[in-house]
Amino acid sequence: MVSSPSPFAAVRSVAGLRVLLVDPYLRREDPMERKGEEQYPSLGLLSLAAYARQKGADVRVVDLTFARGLEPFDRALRSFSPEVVGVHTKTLTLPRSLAIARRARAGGAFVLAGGPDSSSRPEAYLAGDFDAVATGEGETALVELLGARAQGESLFGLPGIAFRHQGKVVRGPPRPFLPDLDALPLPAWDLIDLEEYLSRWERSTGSRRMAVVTSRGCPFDCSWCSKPTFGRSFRQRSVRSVVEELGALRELYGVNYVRICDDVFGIQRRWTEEFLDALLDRHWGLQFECLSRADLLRPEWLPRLKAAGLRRVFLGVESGSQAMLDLMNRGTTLGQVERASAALRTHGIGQYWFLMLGYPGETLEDLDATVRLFRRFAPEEYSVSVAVPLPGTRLERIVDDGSGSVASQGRPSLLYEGVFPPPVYRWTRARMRFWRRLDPITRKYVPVVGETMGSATDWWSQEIARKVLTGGPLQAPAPGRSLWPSWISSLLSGPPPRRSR
Ligand code: B12
Ligand code: SF4
Repeated sequence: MVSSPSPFAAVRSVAGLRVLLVDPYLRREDPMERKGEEQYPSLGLLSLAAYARQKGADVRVVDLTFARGLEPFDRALRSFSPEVVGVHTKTLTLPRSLAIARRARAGGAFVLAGGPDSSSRPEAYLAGDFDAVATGEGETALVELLGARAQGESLFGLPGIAFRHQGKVVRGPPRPFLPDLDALPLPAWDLIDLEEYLSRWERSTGSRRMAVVTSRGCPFDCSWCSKPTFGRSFRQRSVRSVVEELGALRELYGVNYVRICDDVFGIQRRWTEEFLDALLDRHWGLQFECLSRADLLRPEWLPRLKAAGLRRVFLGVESGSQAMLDLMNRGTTLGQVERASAALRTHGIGQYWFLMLGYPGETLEDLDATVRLFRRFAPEEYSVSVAVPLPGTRLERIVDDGSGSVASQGRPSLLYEGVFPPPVYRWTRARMRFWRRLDPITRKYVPVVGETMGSATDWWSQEIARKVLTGGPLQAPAPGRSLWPSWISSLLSGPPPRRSR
């Protein structure tokens, strides 16, 4: 029995152990991503691979992102005969993860899950063919588990490991976070077909794009956010180590555009300034994009961010109603959103808004407020989602009616029905699409026309459309007849929105 496992003992014993790490995400089966080309490999899996390899394991990675099915995994299972198979999990990919575990176990491997979804509900994985789940940060958990396996020891007491014992789920104590992210090796890019990602990006945008993380975790507490791996902790890598990674990507793979995949970029003021200085000093001509919050985007930073290569900011605007932002525990104000958005526009930095509809408690007035905010700033890009109750989140507890939410049933779609009938959300999205298309014309040539049309469509929406859509006092049109002209109908039946974070 391993009561207090020594990482050192584990490290010595993993040499030569055959480990296959799998990303079960299949792009062609993701209803949200199929339309976009926003694809990056899992940095978590690449970090695990690099760490386990550094400790002596023989590591391979199967990345199914561009595959048509499970064949690449089956081939690796036959040719490599892994002793341990580790699967990266997201809610969306639960069914495929379970199928992979079935095949891996039939092939004689020990099967381990890790990542956001299995961290928040290990039972769902242990009920299938998974032997264990690593909850939370994975590098040391994986290597210690490999060590225990190699020595034939049991998993009792291993921090961050859950497994089934005599029909019950047994969990080790929580695993402390790595104190120093700089101690991790660079991601094992060589173990996947990175060129496949880069050349797709090059074809669609002209730049070779890759993702990096400069920090782990986020100290904020938005109520829909799933943070099962890093919780509310926050650790920042040093500027030196991030710049080393960017330099290696540039030299080895010709990467010239980077997506900073931190939960939130720019949390530490001094770090951000040092990072910008380092980028400006190097004159690499590297461009980048990041996700930030309106309360952190200091307008005075923007000229330097632009000069250092910032091209686009993903902004979690979420709602145009302060009451909704407060209910979501978002911690931002509409004033901050307005200031950040206006400043980004002034400095010519692209903005991609995330908007969320259908959060419990949202009224039709709140939806209108969101459309009005959208109309004022008309971001170049945006995505609208209906609130998704991910497992383990406060939102899931709010919407759970006892039968389990859509997300926790592991269906391939993450959409939750929302408060109003779906046509209300389709109508709201259609209004945004309409304003987005009209914006270049009204902003440039005839602002007064934009204002008048804005008021007219507000009236139409409030007085007629929403009464019909919510089954209010007005009568719905007879079958086969439409209440609105055909161009509005076509907007209403447009494709589902994308959401990628
Ligand atoms: C960057 C990012 C993306 C990028 C890249 C995704 C990718 N290929 O992984 C893009 C924009 C493409 C993206 C898309 C999507 N994303 Co995303 N994304 C993130 C983000 C912001 C950072 C992920 C990251 O790199 N973290 C840093 C690494 C080091 O951490 P990690 O991946 O968690 O890995 C560590 C541990 O989890 C663990 N671990 C992970 N796997 C394994 C496996 C084993 C065997 C073991 C032992 C351990 C282990 O060890 C790792 C190292 O410590 C996270 C938020 C977050 N903080 O995690 C959301 C997040 C992972 N995404 C999420 C979602 C929902 C999606 C989409 C499904 C959105 C959609 N289409 O609807 C898609 C799925 C696409 C895909 N390829 O998987 C959710 C997942 C929630 C859930 N429960 O499933 C998250 C948590 C955001 C959120 N808070 O809601 N995403
Ligand atoms: S939504 Fe973003 S800011 Fe809010 S808690 Fe999650 S990662 Fe942090």
